[in-house]
Amino acid sequence: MIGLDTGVQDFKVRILLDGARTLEFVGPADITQEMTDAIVNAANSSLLGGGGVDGAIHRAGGPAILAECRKIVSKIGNLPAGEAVITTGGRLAAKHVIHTVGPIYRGGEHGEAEKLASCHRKSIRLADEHALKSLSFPAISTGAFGYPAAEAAALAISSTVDALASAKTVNRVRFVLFDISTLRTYTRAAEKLRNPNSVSSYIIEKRPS
Ligand code: AR6
Repeated sequence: MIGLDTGVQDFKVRILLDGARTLEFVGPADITQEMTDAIVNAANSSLLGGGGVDGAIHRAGGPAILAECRKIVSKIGNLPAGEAVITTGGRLAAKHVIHTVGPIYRGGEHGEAEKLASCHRKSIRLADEHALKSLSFPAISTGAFGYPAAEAAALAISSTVDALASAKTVNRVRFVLFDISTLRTYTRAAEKLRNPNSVSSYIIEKRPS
């Protein structure tokens, strides 16, 4: 945790998949500091900003992001849960922000799992359509939207592994977890999952902490 965790080697756990694709788990960390081609925002349907990671991204990236969000909403209306759109990264190091809307957790029997998986699939597809190579996700829906973190982690990881298998340009995905407990939950889920779709190789590396 101290000193050594800089640059691209700052992961706590990394999964190596087929085709030199990697999944990294990083934290506790602030996604607005990421150097990947895009960071993913856990937005709400209005796309007009909010608290949590959404507020942090708009504050750090500046007004250019909100201006593009407004244009998108004026064209397509509110963004439904499970969908994703892309804007500039404004002042962020990441050139783009992919805004996706996670499901609000209402007990787990209202299509929440499918919507959360869709957030990851569609964000990766959008990054791919823009020829991006790397992107960073926060723990979508696990804050204000109340999704139990262990369930969200398993879904986020398995849907990301699946989406990476058919991605053309995206080859590096990072989960940037804000607090130690979420970081532990996601790394445990990664270790438990092992080979989720049985077509990818799934090799886990851990850095000593
Ligand atoms: N970097 C990385 N992760 C963060 C950061 C950050 N700077 N700040 C918070 N998190 P939430 P949701 C973590 O509530 O549950 C907003 O108001 C946080 O600790 O941001 O999808 C939107 O406008 C948690 O682990 O997103 C929506 O209305 C995770 O990000 C609503 O909240 C997600 O927490 C979306 O709720």
